[in-house]
Amino acid sequence: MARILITSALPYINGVKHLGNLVGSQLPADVYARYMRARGHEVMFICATDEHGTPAELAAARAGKPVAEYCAEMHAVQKRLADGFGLSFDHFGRSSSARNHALTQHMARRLGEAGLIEVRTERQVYSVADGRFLPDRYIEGTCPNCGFERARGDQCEMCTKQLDPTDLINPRSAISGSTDLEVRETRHLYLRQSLLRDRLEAWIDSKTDWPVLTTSIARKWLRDGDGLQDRGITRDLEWGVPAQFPGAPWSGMEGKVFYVWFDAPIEYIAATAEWADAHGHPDAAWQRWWREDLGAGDVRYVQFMGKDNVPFHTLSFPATLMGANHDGTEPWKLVDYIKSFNWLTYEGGKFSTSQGRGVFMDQALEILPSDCWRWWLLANAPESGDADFTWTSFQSALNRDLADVLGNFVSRVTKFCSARFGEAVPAGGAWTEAEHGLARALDQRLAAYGALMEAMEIRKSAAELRAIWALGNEYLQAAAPWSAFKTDRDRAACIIRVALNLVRLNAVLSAPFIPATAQRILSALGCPDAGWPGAAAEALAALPPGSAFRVPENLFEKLSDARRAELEARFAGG
Ligand code: B3M
Ligand code: ZN
Repeated sequence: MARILITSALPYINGVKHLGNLVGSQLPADVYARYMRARGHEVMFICATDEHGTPAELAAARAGKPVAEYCAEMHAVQKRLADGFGLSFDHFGRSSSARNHALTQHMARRLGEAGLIEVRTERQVYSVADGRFLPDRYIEGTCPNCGFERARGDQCEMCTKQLDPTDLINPRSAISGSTDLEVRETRHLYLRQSLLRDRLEAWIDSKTDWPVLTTSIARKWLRDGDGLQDRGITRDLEWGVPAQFPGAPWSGMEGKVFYVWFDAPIEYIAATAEWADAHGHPDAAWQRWWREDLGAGDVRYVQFMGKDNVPFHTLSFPATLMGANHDGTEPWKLVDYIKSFNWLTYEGGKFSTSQGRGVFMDQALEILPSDCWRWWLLANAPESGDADFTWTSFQSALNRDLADVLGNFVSRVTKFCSARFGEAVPAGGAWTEAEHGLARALDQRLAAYGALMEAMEIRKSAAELRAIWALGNEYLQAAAPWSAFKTDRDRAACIIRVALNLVRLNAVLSAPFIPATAQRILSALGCPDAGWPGAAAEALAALPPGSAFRVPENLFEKLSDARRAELEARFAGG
């Protein structure tokens, strides 16, 4: 039994996430967590809302609410949606928590003591009308690179160029629209990442098992990119972790907070502490996941994220943790494996909140049960390249894979048994070559499925699982219990007993992907225990003759062409 720490990138607080966000980190992380728990490993699965920075302040202002109130409400909304999708976090925390405030300040203090943080004076845009500095998205103007007129202070959305607010042409305040702007001098904390370059490079080089998608992004930033330039880690904002605090090895940072990307990854650790607090555990309970000297030596730490988050997780966050351990007294757990994802597009274009294009998590749950979405998203996860959501593809996955293959098998087997033998597993008959052949085929596929799940090959695992479902229908078709029943009742009983066990086995194997459905099947079989199978022959005899079951309600409703067209139109946007 191993100990596995799993984190999903933290969704920003500013609004409900779309299906692309969901499949880019939280959902595949959940599949992996569920699988690892089912294999008997000790798992800690952590996520949280990322609540600081200009996106939160601007969204709160648009909603006309104090930012703390807005964040508390949106956290509750995102928590409810996470539950609705069956995301099995051990804790869904908040980066604005007291734990994260304390830990972020602790890390900053340690970095400061190591000489890795310095105060620099820089020139920043100040809005006279608003009476404040305008960091990042608080300022808009024309992009000097492509001429886009609504570029933000941190990045041009059109050409993706990273910008400084002072780069913008015709700048204006995003708060008031005022153009009465001045450049004023202000002091900020800088993280001297460049001093850690060699250690980071050696660490990245040691990650020979990481996918090229991940290491190539890290190397690009390390060598020629600007990722390892010293970074300003404070902002002139009210909402965030205060950069001036008792014991801070600097002064004059009153009124400033840490940059959101400084405190957000620290929340992975803080959220684990929030988990301990919520359960009344002592600090040792979370430290044994995060501190090598306090029990985390044998933890395997896996992170899930979209590819745009990779630089922060391969360089900035490790720089924070390495720097905080400058004297060897705080060996924080560094990530062992990063699983990153490409983009999910929607009918060939981008998801867009403002244009109402694409399906968002709240809408998805109003339309269909979560497992329908989970299945399509995971079976089409954007792993090796971008993936495109289309209603046609979704309809076919739902109607064919879920309804025709899995749903139909479960319903045929349970209904036939109920009609012919009653609602208990029938006794009689002995295995023939058909059953031995089925067990051999299953053994092979089980091994393949397990290996793919260990490797976090989500799409390929889904394909393997679908192939296992199909074995059931093939077996039933070939063994034909309905004809056997007319001439040889014992033979029919044997087939149905094996098939009922296969229904159970399918539920166990499917649980990481479609947990709610798996649970429905298992409880219909009166068998809540979902231990991972060993040999197929054993698994096919897990339900002994005589054990009672009931026929489950129809597992999946098919999506009609008319309904599909209606949904297509509703979410087309524009
Ligand atoms: N909130 C960005 C994102 O959701 C950011 C991730 C933080 S992970 C520490 O893409
Ligand atoms: Zn541009």
